[in-house]
Amino acid sequence: MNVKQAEKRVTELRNLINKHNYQYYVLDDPVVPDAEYDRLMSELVQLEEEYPELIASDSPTQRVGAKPLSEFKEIKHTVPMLSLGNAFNEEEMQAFNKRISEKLGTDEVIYSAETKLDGLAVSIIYKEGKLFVAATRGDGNVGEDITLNVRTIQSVPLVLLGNDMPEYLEVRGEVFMTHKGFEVLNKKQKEKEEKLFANPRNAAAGSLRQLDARLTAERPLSFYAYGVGEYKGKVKLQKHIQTLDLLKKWGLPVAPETSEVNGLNACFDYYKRIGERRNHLAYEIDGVVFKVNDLDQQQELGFVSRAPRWAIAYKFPPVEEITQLLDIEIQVGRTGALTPVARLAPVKVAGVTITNATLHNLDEIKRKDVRIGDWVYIRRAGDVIPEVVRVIKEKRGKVIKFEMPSECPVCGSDVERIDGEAVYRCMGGLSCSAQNIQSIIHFASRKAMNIDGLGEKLIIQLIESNLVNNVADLYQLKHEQLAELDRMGTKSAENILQALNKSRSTTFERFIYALGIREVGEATARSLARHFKALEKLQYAQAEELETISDIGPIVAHNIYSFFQQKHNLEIIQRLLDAKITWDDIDVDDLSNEYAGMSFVLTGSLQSMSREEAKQKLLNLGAKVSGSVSRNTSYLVYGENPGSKFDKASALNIPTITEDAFLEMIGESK
Ligand code: I6G
Repeated sequence: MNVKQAEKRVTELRNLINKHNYQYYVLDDPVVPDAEYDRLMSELVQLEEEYPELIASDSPTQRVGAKPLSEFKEIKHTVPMLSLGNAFNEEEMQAFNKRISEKLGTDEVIYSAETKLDGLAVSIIYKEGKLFVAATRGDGNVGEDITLNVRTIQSVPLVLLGNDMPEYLEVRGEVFMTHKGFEVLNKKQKEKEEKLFANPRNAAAGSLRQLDARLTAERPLSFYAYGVGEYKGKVKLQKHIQTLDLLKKWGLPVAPETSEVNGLNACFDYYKRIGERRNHLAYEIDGVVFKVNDLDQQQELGFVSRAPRWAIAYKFPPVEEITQLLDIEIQVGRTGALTPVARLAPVKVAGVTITNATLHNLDEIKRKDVRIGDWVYIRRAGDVIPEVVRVIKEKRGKVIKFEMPSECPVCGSDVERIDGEAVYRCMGGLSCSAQNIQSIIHFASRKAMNIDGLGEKLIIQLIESNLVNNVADLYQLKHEQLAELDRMGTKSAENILQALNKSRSTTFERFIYALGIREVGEATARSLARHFKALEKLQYAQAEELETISDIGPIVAHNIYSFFQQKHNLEIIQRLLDAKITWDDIDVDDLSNEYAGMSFVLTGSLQSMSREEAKQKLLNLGAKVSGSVSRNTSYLVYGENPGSKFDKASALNIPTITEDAFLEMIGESK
């Protein structure tokens, strides 16, 4: 065979293999036995070995890259990846349907109906039909570049099929693991004496975020597409179901249970039908998703905060099972709160084996009259911690009453219950190793300083080997100290130092959140950052000033005030600043009042920033941003291809301004 002939055969083989993948993953209708597929694959591998000049990155042999990454790059989503609003009962579904019918002025809305897989949302971009980049959802605006990992998922095509494929296609969908895949993976993990995954979702998440994509390739991941982000193509997308059909035609798998339903009653029928089949599906779902099928209508409906107004996830009720409560143990949290945890005889709830469940606090134990040895109902909903629902009193035999300890089971300090609070707390503060560990875990966590790779196990190792005693010590770590730790090595030590270094440049709100002040979550940290803008101002704030900030009441104000009164905390903060932790000044300028009370609508594609960025700027200026035009809209800012919102604004005589005029208005023109 000469090169010309080899090239022809290689093309033939690639087309055949892609077609068989399509038959298998998209149509669920394989036309050749596995052995024949394997034979085609090995013939292709052999030819590419013989003629390396014929190797192409989109060849089905090239799914797995060779080199591990040192970190995931950030990817900015041009169209934000939003979340979905939820409905938990028929009334909430009725309200959703009513809102839509009223806004659209129609009695019967046509919806698409899909299963809601319990996986991870990803975005995959195809340019000229070739897989170009894939990213996680991240915070909705910025995700992580997981292209190499997604390429290893067999059901994700590396090249699109068909003739009318788009110039640019951003597919959105869910990466997940089937029940079967999950069982096989955990069996292998057990054999290798490696950590077992708690459920298919965690297994899928852990598998997808591997810096070494060769590991991802060994994990049984699947993918179903559920929508489109950015799109440039000849075929005009008019309906959601039509879009899904097109995706299938282009070789992308779509959940087979997808269908079109007319009106609310048909939604209820679909929900019931899928609910009955739920336990027989190959993968875990936690509800169904309804979307307005007509894309123009979707556009008209717009968005509310972070979710489309035209879609909803109708969740299934949590699944319950019966098991025996073997013991009650105490966990000590970051703020010293003692949480009683039920140790259970292992029981499968919706396909996942449960051995622990939260009992919340002593009041809950008393209210439910839970005793050690009781038979209990356990409930698990989605990814939340399982809980003990109720006791089966009729089955009660010999049981022991639970008592809250008067000393912390970890450090021996006194345990107190503060008046008006349900929780008991260890008074040991950071001298309690449990609280100390949890506070460092919190500091390093994704939403705080986001120190990649610094998880619970490593933190415990660092504390036990006396390298770290508090969060400021993290930034003093040396390469040789890290590299000498068990299961570490040079490369991992380097990665941790890099991650620490990266975390030095953060935002003020993340820093405040990372400090772990009691009851200061992300939202409160953001309000504090916006209000004070500078650390010194926050540090010296009196409780009265803190209470003037919306959402901060007397208890939280007191927590913040007393946090900054502790000499120990101030020392740690100073050491963190000395370690060159920095953030940019808050982008809230003095114009805040000028824009307060104004409402903006953004439409079309903006050139100098994404709509999400424009929205953030407006929010920082104190303005409101709405997804739809109404009489209350102050301005409509439009970019390219503005759509029906522009027409509506013009009809209502609402000022419409270009992106440039908008930039000028907020003082950012070039
Ligand atoms: O998280 C999601 C799961 C399933 C979705 C979704 C979906 O459709 C079946 N659809 C949208 C539009 C979004 N999230 C934002």
